[in-house]
Amino acid sequence: MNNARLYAILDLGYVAEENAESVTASLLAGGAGLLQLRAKNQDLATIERVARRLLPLCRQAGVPFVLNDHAALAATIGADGLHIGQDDGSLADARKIVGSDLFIGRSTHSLDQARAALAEGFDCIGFGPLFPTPTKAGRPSIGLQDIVAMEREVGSKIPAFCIGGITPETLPQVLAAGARRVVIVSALLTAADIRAATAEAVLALRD
Ligand code: TZP
Ligand code: MG
Repeated sequence: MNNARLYAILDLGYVAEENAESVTASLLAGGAGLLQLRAKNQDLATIERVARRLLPLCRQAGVPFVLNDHAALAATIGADGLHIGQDDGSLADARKIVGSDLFIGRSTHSLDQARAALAEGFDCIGFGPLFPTPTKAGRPSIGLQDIVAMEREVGSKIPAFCIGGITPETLPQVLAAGARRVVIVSALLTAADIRAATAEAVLALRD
């Protein structure tokens, strides 16, 4: 786990498989500090194929590669990290599958869940969605009011990434509310110039 401020996600809901490498290269060139592959309605063979193509790009950039959801596949391909949601079982069960080499992150949707993820021993968390987002449609947004407490109690101990509806327009409010690290998905993946949009976000996240 590194000290990244911007965590990018290559989400196959936004990016066609044939563009996955070029988009990832742009996210990395723009300075994303962590890269996750998220592929919600894809078969395992597709996810493995894409993951095996993205992994060397991340290695070359010195950026950890994280796989969403699929613990066994994360271990098989040699990912650096695994990310799991609230409904994806315990940290202990995921550890049994991936071993001790990978870091494991957890999605959290409230201050209590963030505290619980820290207590359970997760290596990092996502915290949100702060705003309604088409990337996770139907998930109620949690707003900005708990970011300060989350950063104080959790983000001071493990990397904590605010997520959900973060765009160039909303990022200033998110930072003003106390966030230090963010995940940005659609605003980067749908940008006209992905590398430039990523670099601008990295700049805005600097101290
Ligand atoms: N978890 C909480 S919100 C979210 C996930 C995966 C989606 C964030 O995507 P976007 O496009 O940056 O709002
Ligand atoms: Mg999941």
